[in-house]
Amino acid sequence: MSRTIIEIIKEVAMRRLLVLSAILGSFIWVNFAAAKTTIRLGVVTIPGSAQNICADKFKELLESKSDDYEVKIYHSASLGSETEILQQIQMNTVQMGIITDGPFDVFVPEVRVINYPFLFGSYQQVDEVLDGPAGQELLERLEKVGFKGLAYSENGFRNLTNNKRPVHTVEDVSGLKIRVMESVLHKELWRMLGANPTPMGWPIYTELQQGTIDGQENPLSVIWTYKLYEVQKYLTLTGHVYSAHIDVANLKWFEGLPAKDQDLIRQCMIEAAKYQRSWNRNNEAGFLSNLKEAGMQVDEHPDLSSFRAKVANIQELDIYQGAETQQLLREFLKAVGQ
Ligand code: EAX
Repeated sequence: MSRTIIEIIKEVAMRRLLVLSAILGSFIWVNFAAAKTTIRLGVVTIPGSAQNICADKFKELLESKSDDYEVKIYHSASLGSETEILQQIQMNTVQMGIITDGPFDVFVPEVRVINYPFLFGSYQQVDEVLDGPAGQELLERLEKVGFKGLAYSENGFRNLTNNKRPVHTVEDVSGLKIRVMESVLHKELWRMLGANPTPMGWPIYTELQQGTIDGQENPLSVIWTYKLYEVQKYLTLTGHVYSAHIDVANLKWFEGLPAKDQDLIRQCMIEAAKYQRSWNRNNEAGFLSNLKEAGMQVDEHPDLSSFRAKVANIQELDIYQGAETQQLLREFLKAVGQ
C-alpha cells in the first residue's frame, strides 16, 4: 500500500526531531559536564598503593555526594616525584594530593615532628595525636606555604630492607647506601644511624635492581606492592619512624569554594583517610607473611635499643632548632607521654 504524502512528511519530521533531540541531548550533556569542577589530585604511587586507596575512596565519596565535582586522579609518578606534586599543588595546576609526610619538611620544617624517630608506640597513639590538637595544629602550619591540610592518611611504620647483609643491630647499618625520601630529617636520621643516605624521589626499583643503592626503608605495604622482595633480600622490622600521608589542597583554591563544598570535601577526605588507615592496619600481617613467602629473610626482633641510642640526641640537631618546630615537637612528645 502506498503511503500518503502526509505520512511521508510526518516520518521525515519525526526523523529530524530524533536527530535534533540527539544533538540537543549531547548539548545538555556537554553543558552538564562542563558545569562540574574537575579536581586534579596527585599521588606518586601505583594503583593498589596506600596513597591510591585513599585517593580512590575520596573520589568515590565526593562524586557520590555531589554532582558538582569530578576527581581526576594522576598516579604512578605521572606528575613527577612527591616534591614535584607539592610544587604543582602550590601553583594550583594540581588542586589536591595525598603525599607522604617526608618530603613536606623541605616546605614546612615542623612536619618533621611526625617522623621523629620512635615517637609513636602504637596506632592508637598515632590516631590520638594526629586527630587531636597537636596533629590539627600541624595541619594549620601548612597554610604558611599555601597548602590546606585536610586529613592524615597513612603510609605506616617504616622498616629497613637491604641487599647486602642481615641487619640486627645498628652496627650492621654502618656504611650501607640507603635511599631516603627527599626530606631533611630522613637524611640526618640515617646519617646518625651510620648509613650513607641518598635522597631520591619515588619509585626506586631500578636503582635497587642495579645496585646504585643497597637498601631503602618503607612500610610493609610498599615493600609488597612494589615487589621490592625481588631486589632486596633482607627485611628488618625497625619501625624507626611512623609515616603519615598528609592530604592537602591548594589553600587559595580551597578557600575560593563555597563554604558547604569546603566542608563536604574535608569530610570526604577525613572519611577516606579513616578507611585507608584501617585498610593498612588490617592488611599489615598479610603483607609480612607474603614477603616471607616471597623469600625475604626477615628479622622481626632487631636490637632496637641500639638504634634508639644512636638517635637519642636528634632533638639537638639544627633541624629541630627552629622555634616553631621546637614548640610543636614539645607538644607531640607530651602527647605521647615522652
Ligand atoms: O609511599 O618515597 C617514599 O619512600 C614513600 O614512602 C613512597 O611514596 C611510597
